[in-house]
Amino acid sequence: MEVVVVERPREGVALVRINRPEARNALNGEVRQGLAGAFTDLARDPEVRAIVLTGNEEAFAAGADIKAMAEAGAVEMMLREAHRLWAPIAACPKPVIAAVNGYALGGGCELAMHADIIIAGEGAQFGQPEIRVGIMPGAGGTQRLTRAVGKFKAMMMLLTGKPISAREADAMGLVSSVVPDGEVLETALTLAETIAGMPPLAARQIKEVVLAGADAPLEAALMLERKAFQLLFDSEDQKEGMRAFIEKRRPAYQGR
Ligand code: CO8
Repeated sequence: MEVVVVERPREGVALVRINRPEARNALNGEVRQGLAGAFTDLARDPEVRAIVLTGNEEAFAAGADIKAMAEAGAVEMMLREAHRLWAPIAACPKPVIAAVNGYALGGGCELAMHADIIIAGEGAQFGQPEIRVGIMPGAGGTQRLTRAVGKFKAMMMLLTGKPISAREADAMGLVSSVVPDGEVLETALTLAETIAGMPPLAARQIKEVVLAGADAPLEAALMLERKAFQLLFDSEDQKEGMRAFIEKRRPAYQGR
C-alpha cells in the first residue's frame, strides 16, 4: 500500500491522500518523501490547476512520527534534512486546499498550514502538542501559526499543547470554513474544481503575492502586487476573461 496516494478525481484537480491509517497518518520519512514527490510532480503538471491534500476520517495527520525520532540526536535530526521535504509543499505554485478530518496535530497541523485554504470537519482537532513530548514545532508551527492567529492564541496552543476544536480554529482564523465531517472532501473538491476553472496564471500570481507580501514591508508588498497585476495584462487569459465578460459568454482559460 502506498502511504501517499495521488488521484485525479475532477478535471484540473489532483487529490493527494496520506494513507497510513494504522499510525493516524503520522508523518514518517516515507510519507514525507511521498508528499515531497507528489507536490514536485503536480507543480510541473500543466493539467493540474488545484490540489486537495487530505488524510482519512480519523486523522489528517497526527504529527511527525514520534517512534521514528524518539532516540535520534541533534546531528541525526540535522542530517535528515526534513526541511528539504517540506520545501516542495511550501513552494507549490498552485492553490492547495487542505481537507481536514480528525486530528491535525504537530506536524499535521503544520502540514495543513502549508495549504492556502483549510476546510475542516466539525470533529477536526488542531494542535501543536510537541511540548508534551519534550520538543517544539519544527516545520513552521511557531511561525505560520502565529502569523495566522496572532501571538496570544498561538502561545496558548504552543505552550499548553492542548488541541482546539474546528469551531475554535474557525473563530481564530486558522481554518477557512467548517463543514459537517462527511462533507469535508466533497466541499474541498468542489472548491478545487471552481478554482481549477479560474485562469491559472492569475491564481499563481495571487498565491505568490499573498505569501511573499505577508513578510515584506507594506510598500514593497504593494509594489509586488502592482507588478504582478500589470504582468497579467500580457496573458491571453486576461484578454479571454475580459472579452468573455463583454461578449456575455463563459471564458475558456488556457493558462497562457
Ligand atoms: N507518531 C507515531 N505514532 C503515532 C503518532 C505519532 N505522532 N500518533 C499516533 N500514532 C500511533 C500510535 O502510537 C498507535 O500505534 P500502536 O497501535 O502501534 O500503538 C496508533 O497510531 C494509534 O494511536 P492511538 O492508539 O494513540 O490512537 P487514539 O485515537 O487513541 O489517539 C491521537 C490519537 C490523539 C492522535 C494520539 O495518537 C496522539 O496523541 N498522537 C501523538 C500526537 C502528537 O504528539 N503529535 C506531535 C508529534 S511531534 C511533531 O509533530 C513534531 C513536528 C516537527 C516537524 C516535523 C519535522 C520532521
